[in-house]
Amino acid sequence: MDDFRLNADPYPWPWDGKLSPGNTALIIIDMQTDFCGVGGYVDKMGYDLSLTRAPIEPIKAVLAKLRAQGFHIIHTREGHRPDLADLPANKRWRSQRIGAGIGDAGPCGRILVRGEPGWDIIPELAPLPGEVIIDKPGKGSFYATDLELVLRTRGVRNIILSGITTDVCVHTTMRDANDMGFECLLLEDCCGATDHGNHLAAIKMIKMQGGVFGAVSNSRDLIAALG
Ligand code: C5J
Repeated sequence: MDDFRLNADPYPWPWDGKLSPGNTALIIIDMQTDFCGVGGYVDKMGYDLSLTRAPIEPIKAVLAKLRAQGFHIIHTREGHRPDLADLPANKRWRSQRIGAGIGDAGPCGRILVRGEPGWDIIPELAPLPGEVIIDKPGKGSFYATDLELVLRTRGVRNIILSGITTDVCVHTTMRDANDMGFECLLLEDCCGATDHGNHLAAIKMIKMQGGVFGAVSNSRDLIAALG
């Protein structure tokens, strides 16, 4: 399509109207038990799980629509090697200070360690065979991963962002993607943070300067616009 413009905020998205399943990817960031499940990392830190679980149903709806229309679907997981060789000492130390040590044993296995139950993507949003999964050691989805190569190889130019947490992994990924020239849209009801004020602030930041990192919409409007 050369004339698709979603009524997003603060500008009709994508900027040039060029949107198709082939040039657009839905990225679902870190919908793992560690970030939204009982006994996971976020739960251990004492945050309100209802905030990080809120996007599950809206993401499910968008995922079903975009899968049906043949869009690229990409999932990410934050986590570290079992030997913790890719875990910076300061990241580990800070998590231990607040009682949720990355790499330590928890109710869902070792916290944020690849292969452990807590690191899995939640069953409601499980990837289908053939969908790309990006394993990342940091907050951004591009750092120390092949995400950019996958997107460029597939001819993706538009990125629809969803997942958790809005202010950390989703924002870092959106900022990086925007700097790389990708045209970004964040679906606000498909994201959540450990603090609602931070979620709202992260949304607001995107809209500054005419859309400094891209545009913002929601699941309902995107689904309706896709027909
Ligand atoms: C955090 C994430 N918040 N997925 N990770 O540590 O946003």
